[in-house]
Amino acid sequence: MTAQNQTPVTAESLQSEITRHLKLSLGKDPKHASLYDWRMSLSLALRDQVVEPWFASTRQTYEGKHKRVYYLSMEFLIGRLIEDVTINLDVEGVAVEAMSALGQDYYTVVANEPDAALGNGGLGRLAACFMDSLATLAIPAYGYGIRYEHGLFEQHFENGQQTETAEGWLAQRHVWEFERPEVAYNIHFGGYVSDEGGKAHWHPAETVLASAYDTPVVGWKGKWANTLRLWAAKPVKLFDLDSFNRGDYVGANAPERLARTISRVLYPDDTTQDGKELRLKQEYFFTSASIKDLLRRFLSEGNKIEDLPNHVAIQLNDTHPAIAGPELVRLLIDKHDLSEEAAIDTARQCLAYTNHTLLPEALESWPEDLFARILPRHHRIIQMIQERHLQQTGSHVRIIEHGNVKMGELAFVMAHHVNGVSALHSELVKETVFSDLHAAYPDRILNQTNGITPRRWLYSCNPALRGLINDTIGTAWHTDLEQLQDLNAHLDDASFQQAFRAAKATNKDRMAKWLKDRNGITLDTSAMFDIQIKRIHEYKRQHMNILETIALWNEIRDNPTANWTPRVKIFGGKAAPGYALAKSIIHLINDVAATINNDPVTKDLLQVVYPENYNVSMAEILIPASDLSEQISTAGKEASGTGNMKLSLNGSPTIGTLDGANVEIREHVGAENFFLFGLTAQEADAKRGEHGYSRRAIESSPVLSRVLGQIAAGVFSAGDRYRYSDILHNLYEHDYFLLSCDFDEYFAKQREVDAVYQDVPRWTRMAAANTAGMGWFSSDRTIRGYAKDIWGTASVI
Ligand code: B1H
Repeated sequence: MTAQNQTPVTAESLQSEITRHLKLSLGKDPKHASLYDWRMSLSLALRDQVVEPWFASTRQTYEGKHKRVYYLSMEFLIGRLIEDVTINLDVEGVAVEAMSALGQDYYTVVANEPDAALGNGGLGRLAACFMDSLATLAIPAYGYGIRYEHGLFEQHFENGQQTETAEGWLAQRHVWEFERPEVAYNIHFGGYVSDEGGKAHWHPAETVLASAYDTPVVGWKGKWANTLRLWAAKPVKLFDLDSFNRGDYVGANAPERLARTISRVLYPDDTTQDGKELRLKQEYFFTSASIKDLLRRFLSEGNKIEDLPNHVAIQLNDTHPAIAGPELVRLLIDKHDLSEEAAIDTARQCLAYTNHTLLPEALESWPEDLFARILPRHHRIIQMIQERHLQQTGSHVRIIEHGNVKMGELAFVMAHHVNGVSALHSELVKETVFSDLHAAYPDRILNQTNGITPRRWLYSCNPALRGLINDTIGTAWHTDLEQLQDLNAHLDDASFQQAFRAAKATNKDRMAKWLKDRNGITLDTSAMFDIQIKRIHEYKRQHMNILETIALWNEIRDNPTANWTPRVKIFGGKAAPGYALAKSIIHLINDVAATINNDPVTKDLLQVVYPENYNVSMAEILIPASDLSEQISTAGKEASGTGNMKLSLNGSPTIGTLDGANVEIREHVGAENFFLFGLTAQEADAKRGEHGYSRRAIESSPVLSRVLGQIAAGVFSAGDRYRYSDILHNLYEHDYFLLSCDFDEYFAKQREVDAVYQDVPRWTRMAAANTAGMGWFSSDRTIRGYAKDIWGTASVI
């Protein structure tokens, strides 16, 4: 392989490459270089190191005629890339030295890089972790997505309320990508379909160009690199000269504006679907370009179209690219003359679909008239797919029903396998949304429990713990995370325990310094850092956490001299801009923080902080510093969770429900190292059948009643009794997410956490047992599962 042929990078060679790029790529001399110039030069010098392995991997895949994986995803939440590359190439030390020789601090330069936030949350970050594992495992793969001009919005708090501004990562040069102007496809929309000589012809009304931008994704030790290919929308006609000549200067730019809208902005809705025309266009835009691109590659290798499934595995990351099925069928029939039956069979053998949520508001469906207007040919093809499905299985499940095109049903019918993302979730997929389709296709659904890349989520973000693990059990865990279980032999060893606590203290200090620099807030680093970081959603129950915080505040004030365990409650996360109740929850957290943080009675015992604009880079600072991980979703609602894995891996025990991957985390780290509470998914369902359950639960809980009474009295809203009536009304009258029913047990479990935290050896043992037990949750394990059970691919080196 490749990386071996490359001369090893030294601090001197890197330094001279950085200087060369500063001069020749940035046009600056060191005396006048800004932080931006240094970052660009460093990035370019590092990017150069990736090119050889990247070429070699591509060449080897081509020569070996290896099957390729195509991961289609609306979201890739990749974050910063400098650190990713230096870690994977094992040149961080060298980079630090080179920058220092140039009078620059490497870490300051790294922190200057904007996050590539091309995703909302877990689903997008999972795609990024999968790309890392695919490269590390040397599985030939392409990620296909959209090159959004604006990633996820920036969150600000004004008087405690979330406001949003557009994110602008591409306002600066993005040096990691290579523009591929020669790789472009016409993507069509609208128009009508005619029948000519027994063949359908689509006469589209509108066309935009999908233009490729490639970012190499290098794996561990630079042994393999794959490609993340993102599509930007451009006008087919650059400029309308006729309009310009008529003096219509605005009109002259219309083609460009129209086209660019498609890849302009990431939809900021996590687990809700909007049903907007632009979103459907985005989905078809990137999916069609990707399918055309993979077909071109396949045919350029001299293959016969019938052979497609032996060379191509397409994974649909949720239903967002589900139009891939009809698009592939369309091309096979209309352009490659396959029969309808052969086209559907061939496409199905290539396609697999991952379901990421059961929440009804997230299940995509499009009004049939809108769908038929934008994609008339696909509308017909879906009708045809539906007919064959109904005939062949005798099933009554339709893809188009009550005037809606249902993308989940479409993806299911067109996939050879459908997977859920945790053991519990996959069972629920079988029992609930897809129970009828499961009966019709009983071998189709399987499970692949999510994972996280240990390169970013331990090795890179937690150097203190990384060092301790290396010193304790060696370095085999770098490529085989399950080796972490060797730590189990050291859990009761006093010197190991002390070193483990020292690593945590280092991370807490780092976070405290970060917060001080950012917001001027001082944290008590001897207090327990209790962290809930994720999108704000009722099912994730951040409001249960803040109500518990108020309850604790009450108890401390009632009895200030008792033996309390000091806590810092830390929140991070964004609400979808249109999700009013989630925004109220944010407001409440900030209001409660303002009240509690100014209370002289409790100030040394309880603090609430909510840094704005949570993103991947913030996660990399918060996660290693966490003592307690809040995973408190209503059972049955969080498909998997991946933040739960990151926190536990970094030595932060979970307080949580039996939901999503929590169930498997608890099995792996041991029930004694997990603070379990709450209704099970089954109990939750039964509870919803009991009329008036929430009011009854509130009335029988003095602790919760008191808290809700304080909110209603305006204690946290300067006397405003109505500020939180939406939350209160919801809890009393409805409470679908069963906060009221789980609250007392949650509060009691938190007091148990307090007690255990004071038993320092016991707590340290628990925290370290979490790290030791989490090896299975490497995304390398997940990707091996997909490769074996779904894709029929393997490592090629
Ligand atoms: C998850 C989404 C999601 N599930 C729609 N579904 C979106 C749905 O923009 N949209 O329309 C965006 C995102 N995201 C998450 O996936 C689950 O909630 C997590 O539990 C899971 O860990 C993650 C990865 O599987």
